[in-house]
Amino acid sequence: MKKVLTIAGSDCSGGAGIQADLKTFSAHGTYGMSVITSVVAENTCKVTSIHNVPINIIEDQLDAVFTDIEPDAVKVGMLSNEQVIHAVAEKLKQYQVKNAVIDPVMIAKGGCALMQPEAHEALVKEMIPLSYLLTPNIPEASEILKMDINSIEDMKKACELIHRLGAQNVLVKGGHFEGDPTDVLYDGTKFYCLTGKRIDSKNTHGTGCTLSSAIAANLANGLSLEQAVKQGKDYVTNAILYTTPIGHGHGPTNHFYKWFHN
Ligand code: PXL
Repeated sequence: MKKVLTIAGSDCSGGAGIQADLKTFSAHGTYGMSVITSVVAENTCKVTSIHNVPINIIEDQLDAVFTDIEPDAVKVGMLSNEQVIHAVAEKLKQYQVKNAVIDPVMIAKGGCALMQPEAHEALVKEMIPLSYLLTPNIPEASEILKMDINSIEDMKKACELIHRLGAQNVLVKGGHFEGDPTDVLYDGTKFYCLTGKRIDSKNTHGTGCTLSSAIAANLANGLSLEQAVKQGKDYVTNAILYTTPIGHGHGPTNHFYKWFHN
């Protein structure tokens, strides 16, 4: 069985963060492990508070995993501040991590900052060069590059610029545009425009976490980058489609739709 690690925040309501990641890993037949960076008190409506795990405890978790079990892929999600970014980047380098899928999580659905704005520079300098794949949405790519992104051409330009910042491959997700969403994948030479079906649903809590985790699991399972991303997108689409409303706000997706759905 392939092994996949998530380094991310905990969402107590179960739809995003570590909880979404572990469910996604299991649904892909991989063995999931988790290093928790922050404990987030939140539900489908709002974020209440954030507790950042002390740096030495994050480092100890990473050492505990890496000295015993070598992951076949690593997904990185919520990193709250510059100190956390630095600690995680150093460990990824120390253990020569392969297949690092990095989701530059900045803001939760309701608008709460999950990464301090002052840390964006450290994200660019320290995490982007360690990315096998970086998966920003449009606002995140705009923030990373300080540029407006209003079209597919702009998304392609953003991919190129982020690649130049050191990410081996880049997936700019187009879900924030109207209509059927097109994501642009760039591998340093070729662009792949991947258009999905827009589903009219408010049950989209944790979709970014779920996509990056599905891609990491697919890479661990030996899929090519293009197939890992395409199948990851299909997985998220179905997880949105086959969920039932849970909670009073943006409900979670159904990570196990393949086995259980109405
Ligand atoms: O989807 C972004 C995200 C990442 N990590 C944690 C979260 C969320 C969104 O709610 O809670 C822990």
